[in-house]
Amino acid sequence: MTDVRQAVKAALKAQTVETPSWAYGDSGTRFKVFAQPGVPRTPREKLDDAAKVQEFTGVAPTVALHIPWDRVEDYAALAAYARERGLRLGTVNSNTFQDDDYRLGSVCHPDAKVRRKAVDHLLACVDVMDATGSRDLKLWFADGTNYPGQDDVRARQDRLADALREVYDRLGGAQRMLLEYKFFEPAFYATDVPDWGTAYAHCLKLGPRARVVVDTGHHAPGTNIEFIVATLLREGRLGGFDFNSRFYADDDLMAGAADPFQLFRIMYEVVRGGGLEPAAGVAFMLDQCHNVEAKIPAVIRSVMNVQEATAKALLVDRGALAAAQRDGDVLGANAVLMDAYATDVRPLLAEVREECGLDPDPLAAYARSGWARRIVEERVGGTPAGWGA
Ligand code: PSV
Ligand code: MN
Ligand code: MN
Repeated sequence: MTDVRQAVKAALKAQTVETPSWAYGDSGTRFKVFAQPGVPRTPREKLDDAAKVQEFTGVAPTVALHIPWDRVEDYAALAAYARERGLRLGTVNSNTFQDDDYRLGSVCHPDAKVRRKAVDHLLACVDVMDATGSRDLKLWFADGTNYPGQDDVRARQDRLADALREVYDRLGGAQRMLLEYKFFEPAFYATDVPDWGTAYAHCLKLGPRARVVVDTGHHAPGTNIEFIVATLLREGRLGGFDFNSRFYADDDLMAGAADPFQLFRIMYEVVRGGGLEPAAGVAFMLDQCHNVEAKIPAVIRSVMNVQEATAKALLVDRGALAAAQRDGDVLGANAVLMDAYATDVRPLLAEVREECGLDPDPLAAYARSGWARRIVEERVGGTPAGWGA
């Protein structure tokens, strides 16, 4: 076996992908939430499902929480429950968008009382992190305005900065703040954190433990996301990814489904910028909802898609690419990248899995496991967990 192949395999074995608790529960569009039989009714049942993804992929050991969707009395006990299933609780996601008080925003709201309520929620999320041992607090704000003149755009940035400062100062030693941007929705005229530049500017002011998170679905069509990734990595401010696919909007479809080539280009910039190294601190997360497809296999498929894009990115012949670029060989350089992208990496990943004691085909292994049938039989009664549950 060549050294290159061995190094690629080692990198693939080391990469992990965090799965979101909300991917396991019921979800839908604003038109309809479709109920699926056997979905979890509690945060613990979500962890049971996540444990299956980890069992068959071996690279999904952490689960992101969403507060209050995953509200429990005792978060330390939830963390212990996760550990018993070979999991850890990961990123804590805040929610300041499902309350009547937030009609005009949360941390950017014109009324100080509403801002206080929102910041208190964010501080409570840090308390959760203390109990779970989570490293990252991920903040996405639905804040913005629908009409010109509705509110003062600059004042809203000042309020945002004040809120972020208070929360940042509350973080403990190793804890980090990941600030997510989104260019539209639910606000349509002006979103308060619409792009990576705004998020980056706030993070720079806050300090080194504030970083930008790139949700692949949160960009205008045609945006060169890999350029953003390269820039943030270069500046040491890429906190992580919310991977998903979009065709039109914030579709939250399976990562690598709509545009696997884009995912490859993103992962190439990650590899190029050293973002796979643990020291880079890049969190690879999914942020998806499986509305019409079976949820657990969809998460497994997404994890595999991230792995395939990563494998292809690792296979880029960087020496040949650098030589072609140095020589101004435009077609040659492009061909080096395309050769890697065109490689069928599935046999390589199957080998990696076998070397880790896993079934080479995680989806087939999951199907054989009988888990899908079992949860339909056992999860009877109670309220299925879903958005807002
Ligand atoms: C809303 O756009 C959103 O999809 C963001 O991407 C968050 O990360 C996610 O919800 C969970 O709050
Ligand atoms: Mn997201
Ligand atoms: Mn989103």
